[in-house]
Amino acid sequence: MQLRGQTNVPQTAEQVQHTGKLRHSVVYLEKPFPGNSNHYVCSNHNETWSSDCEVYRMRCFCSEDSDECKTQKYKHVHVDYYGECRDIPKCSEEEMEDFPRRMREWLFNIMKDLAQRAELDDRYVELEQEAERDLAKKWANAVIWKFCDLDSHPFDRSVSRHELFPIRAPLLAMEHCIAPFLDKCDGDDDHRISLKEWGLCLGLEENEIEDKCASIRDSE
Ligand SMILES: [Ca+2]
Repeated sequence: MQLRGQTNVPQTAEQVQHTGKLRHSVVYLEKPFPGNSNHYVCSNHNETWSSDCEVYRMRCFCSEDSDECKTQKYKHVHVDYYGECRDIPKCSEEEMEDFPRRMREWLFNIMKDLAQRAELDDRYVELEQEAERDLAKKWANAVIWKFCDLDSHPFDRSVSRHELFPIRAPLLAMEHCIAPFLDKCDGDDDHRISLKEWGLCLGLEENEIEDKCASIRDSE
């Protein structure tokens, strides 16, 4: 893609703003909403787009061979993470070692927070309550909850890269270890994470990893 000179407010669909500070291009397909950088996303081509809708729209144009498709590579464009593209620092060995503990705590806190706001899916309420009253189940239930929650498209007792999107994309700009961590969870490198792989990489003991997803679904 050809980069044009710097402009403050791109006027046309084709204008491209070059942000020297961030050393990457910002591609706007529509006029950006001034000051609303909250919608920015970074694509798999390391280009910042003004919103995820714009990414999907371009992908759609390209898959339909529409004239509005800018370049064929956008046939497979997708959101890599939310926020502007940035240099993601490398995850150090020490950070990676501590990451499962941080992630377990984060998962527990999210689950608890959702329950307090009455936004936790009904099917997980019992799992959450057990995690709160039984210290021994605290981490395991939070880890299992997130696995059941992610394994939904399709529900096949494994989590694909596509299913990891809701956890990877919002976190990547803030948590630089999430991508290598998730890669590491896929122990046999088959691009799918089983419940056992998920539990082990989050630091659970094998006997703590109970497949509760099916019974939670069956009880509905
Ligand atoms: Ca699945």
